[in-house]
Formats: sequence, C-alpha cells, structure tokens
Amino acid sequence: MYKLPPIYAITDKRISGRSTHLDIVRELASGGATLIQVRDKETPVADLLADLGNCVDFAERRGILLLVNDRCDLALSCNASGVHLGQEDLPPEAARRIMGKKSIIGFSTHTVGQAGRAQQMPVDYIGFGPIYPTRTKQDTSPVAGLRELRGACGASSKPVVAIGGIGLSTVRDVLEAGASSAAVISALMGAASIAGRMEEFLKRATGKP
Ligand code: TZP
Ligand code: MG
Repeated sequence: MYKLPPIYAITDKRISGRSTHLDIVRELASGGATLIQVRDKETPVADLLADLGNCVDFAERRGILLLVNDRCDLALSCNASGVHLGQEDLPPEAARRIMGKKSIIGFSTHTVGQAGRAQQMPVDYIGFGPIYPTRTKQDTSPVAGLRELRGACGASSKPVVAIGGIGLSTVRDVLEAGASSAAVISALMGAASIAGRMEEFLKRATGKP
C-alpha cells in the first residue's frame, strides 16, 4: 500500500448537513484530501450504493482513494479502493479472501494488545482510538490517549491511523506520537467550509504555514 497521507477524512452526512456523500467528497477533494472513507450507518442500502458509485467515479478521476466503512459487500459492488473494518465486522482474513490482494483493508483497534495482534492479520493499516473523547461514535472503547497511541505505534509495523476527537489543535500531537495519519470526522464535517477546514488540517499536519 502507498504511504498514507497525514489526514484521513471520514464523511458524515448528518454532521455536515450535506445530503449526499458525493457533495462531501467533492468538498474534501477541493481542500486537498487524497484518502477518504465513506461512513454511513443509516442510509437505506440502495441509496447508499448509488451515492457510493458516484463517489467512486469522482474519486477515480481525481486520484483519490475511497474506502467504505464496515461493509465489504458495498465496497466490492461499487469498486471502491477498499474497506475499513471494525472489531465486530467481517474478520480481516475473511475480508481479504473476498476483497482480493489489491484492495486496501483497514482494521480498528482500541488497545495496544489488539494493535499487536493485528500485525499477523492481512490488513494494510490499523486504526487506533479513540485518542480523545468524541461525540461522533457512541459505543466507543475508553479513551486511549497519546501514551497508548505511542504504545500502539511501537507495537505495530503497519501504519497506524489515529482516530477520535482529533482537531486542529491536536493533530500535530497524534502525528508526533507516531501515527502515520489522523482520521477526522466532526472537526471536518462540522465546518461551514469543509474544503477550507481540510486545507487547514493539511497545513497543520505538515507544519507548513
Ligand atoms: N472510531 C473511534 S472514535 C470514532 C470512530 C469512528 C469517531 C471519530 O469521530 P471524531 O468526530 O473525529 O471524534
Ligand atoms: Mg465500523
């Protein structure tokens, strides 16, 4: 898998107030996003699939990697670049069998132990968090914090994507703790200009003025 960009943007229609993921993906792209996960646990599946198809067409034209949260069936049927799996989703070994070698598979972990165990799994990167308190996901594991993040990065030879409560003022901290990338939902989706906020995140992440 190629090197992860420092910001991993995740869509949320409800927080953004946008009616399609395509609208969000377009705005993120104008702000410089190159890796985007479509996350949606409520839209009826036929509508979601149609929206995902449009997102994939757009992403392919712009050279953006588009991943689908939770569901291999949707990722495969819309020809997405890959899938992001939680601990309760299809296990990575089974997902790899159906997704094939070339798809990107990400896997959420919440403890240093889980991050260590994921080393043996056929995944391209691991997610780790929540690093800070978040209101975006209700059923999260306890807040892990930067110290645990450092532990997870030390236990992992795979790239680590930090997630949970990351904002403009904390993005450097998670990258300096060893994360390859910071995944962000509400601090991007809640902005009046998603493109503008995405640009700000990239500037902070890369330390460029
Ligand atoms: N997994 C762990 S925390 C989280 C997920 C999906 C939510 C992250 O959202 P936010 O708004 O960036 O805190
Ligand atoms: Mg999930």
